[in-house]
Amino acid sequence: MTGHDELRCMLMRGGTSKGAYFLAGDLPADPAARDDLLLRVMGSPDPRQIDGMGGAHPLTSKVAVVSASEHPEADVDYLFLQVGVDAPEVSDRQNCGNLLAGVGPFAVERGLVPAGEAETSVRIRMVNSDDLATATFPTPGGRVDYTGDAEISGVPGTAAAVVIEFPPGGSPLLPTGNVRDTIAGTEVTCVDNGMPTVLLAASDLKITGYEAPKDLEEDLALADRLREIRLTAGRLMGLGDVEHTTVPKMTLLAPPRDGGAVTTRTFIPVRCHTSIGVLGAASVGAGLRIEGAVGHDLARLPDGDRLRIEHPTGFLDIETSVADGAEGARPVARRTAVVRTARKIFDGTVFPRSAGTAPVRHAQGENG
Ligand code: NQM
Repeated sequence: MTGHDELRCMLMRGGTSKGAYFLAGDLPADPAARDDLLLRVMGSPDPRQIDGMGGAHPLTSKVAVVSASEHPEADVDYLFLQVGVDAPEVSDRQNCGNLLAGVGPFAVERGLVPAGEAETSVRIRMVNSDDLATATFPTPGGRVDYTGDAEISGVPGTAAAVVIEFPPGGSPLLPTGNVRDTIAGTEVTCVDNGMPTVLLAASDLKITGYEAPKDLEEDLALADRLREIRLTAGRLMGLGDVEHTTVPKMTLLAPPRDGGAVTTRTFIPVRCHTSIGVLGAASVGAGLRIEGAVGHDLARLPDGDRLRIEHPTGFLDIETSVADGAEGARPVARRTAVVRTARKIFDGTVFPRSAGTAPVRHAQGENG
């Protein structure tokens, strides 16, 4: 498409997030031009995103860019871009396991992957983290069927299950090399099972861990403390200066209240998540299983791989297993799997705000 003054776009709910899905070939190849265009598509920067498709929250200001993959074990490449709401920023420094749920169906809808007669498995390379995932979902008669009886917390009603399997990733599970670190007088565990995450005990921060996200967001002393810990944790985790990035996430842990393994409140990193990210939950799940980690003792860990992570609007069930590393080395993640749902909301043409109407700040990693 020339000029990019209008472009093909599918709006999808992926898990508990919502985002604009594009074929890579429909966007400018140059990352700076692409990011400028996406800010104009989403209506950023503006706290209400009134002039674009964004939903005025980080969880609804997301973009998936999908293309055929050259990776021998993947069908498609998925690049996730977090579009700032009130800041003119587009970041590829984090991955998103929620929009991931829509990538397989979108790939079939756009003809990148042929549909099976009953169900289809799409092998996805997540470009941001260079990890792989396989998503399996129903395609009766060769068409994606979004209807079904799977229910996930944070989404009203039911939809078809998208089962996502993650093979063990390449990054170390404990990026600082330690099971625990002490940062600004607070005990933390820095863990990465798909999403760099800092685990903290809510009680160490003088909160219960059961507060509503809005109340936590209004606690300015808590925000300052989390910011200080996060900046140091980011450096210790090898992420460099994380002032303008959305990773690491900060997850506050408390004992479970509703029959799950643990209760969570997650900062992503300034707004408090209304539920929890998929890969964030995978990191929490793996972290809790490590003896000596923050949260291990306050969690109720059942037998088997499945853990119920409680969050502000319900729970997320995640299957994780962790093994001891060879010869006393640090533990490694063995397997992670999750059930999500996704839905096509509209497919059509989006008309971005005209160019040159706002500045762009690029907060990009090596993929940008
Ligand atoms: O952790 C929010 C979300 C996410 C990311 C965030 C995600 C994940 O809920 O896999 O999905 O942590 O910024 O979509």
